[in-house]
Amino acid sequence: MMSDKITKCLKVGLIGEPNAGKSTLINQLIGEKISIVSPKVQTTRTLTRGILNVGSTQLVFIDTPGIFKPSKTLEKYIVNNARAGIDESDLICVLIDAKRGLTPELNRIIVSIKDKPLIAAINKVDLIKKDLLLKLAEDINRLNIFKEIFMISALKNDGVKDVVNHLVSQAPNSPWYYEEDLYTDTPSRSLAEEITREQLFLLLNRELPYSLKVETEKWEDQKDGSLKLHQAIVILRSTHKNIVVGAGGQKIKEVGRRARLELQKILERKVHLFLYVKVREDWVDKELG
Ligand SMILES: Nc1nc2c(ncn2[C@@H]2O[C@H](COP(=O)(O)OP(=O)(O)OP(=O)(O)O)[C@@H](O)[C@H]2O)c(=O)[nH]1
Ligand SMILES: [Mg+2]
Repeated sequence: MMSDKITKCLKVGLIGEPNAGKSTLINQLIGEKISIVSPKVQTTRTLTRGILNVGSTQLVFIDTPGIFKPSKTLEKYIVNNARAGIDESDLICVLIDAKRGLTPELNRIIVSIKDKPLIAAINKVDLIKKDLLLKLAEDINRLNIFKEIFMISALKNDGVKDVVNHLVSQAPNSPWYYEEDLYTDTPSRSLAEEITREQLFLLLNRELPYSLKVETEKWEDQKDGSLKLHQAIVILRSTHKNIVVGAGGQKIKEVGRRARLELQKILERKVHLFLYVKVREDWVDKELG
């Protein structure tokens, strides 16, 4: 740690509607894959923290699940986590999907955040025309809520540096929260579970991704430096099993193949990944209810 010098620190919550690009942005900010991304809504379920040190300033970004009106147990769990992310933050960066614009849902999110400085980042600017973007920026500006409004493409890493520079300028004197070389506090096992869940989100359809989770069964470091990893895909109904496994085991094989390649990149070691399907009809209510 930089103990002799003056240090600064700021915790920044990334908040928004589902699918706004919060996880894409945190990965881009940190320069590592720490949070999973998919075209589906409600991909992120828990908080992911990413740490970026800029000179004497430590920025701690908190990726949160998208906020929506929850009805089911898992949905309530997801939105509660987002609220915890807001509470933990010194400053909130509201991500606004440029294509969706200002929606009543987004408005509800914004007004529910009390007593925290707010900035806005209009994301996915690569998807809309300049004139529409400027009109949206004006509408957002007129709300008189945000201290700054940025236009970014998290995907293309466009405008992200400006956000970082602004945040650095806002950080108060404070000891750093994390050691200098740490970029996330997510344990490797949890990250590995998420990487497999990401592939399930990408390769399965309809309600299935929303009723499953991934658990680590065995994590064995091998003598040759490789990792033997056994994970269970926990599903709610036995009728879902065939879909997850696929004809001739093709689906689960493909999930495993893609997750293994991704994991090898992230963990920088050879990975032997074994996936099993487990039916636990009450996992949601029992564990999250
Ligand atoms: N074109 C474009 N797509 C983007 C951009 N940022 C994110 N996306 C895409 O938007 C989708 C959702 O991205 P995520 O990062 O998972 O969104 P999220 O806000 O974390 O979503 P939840 O976790 O469900 O709340 C993915 O398909 C991303 O590739 C962007 O700047 N431009
Ligand atoms: Mg996300």
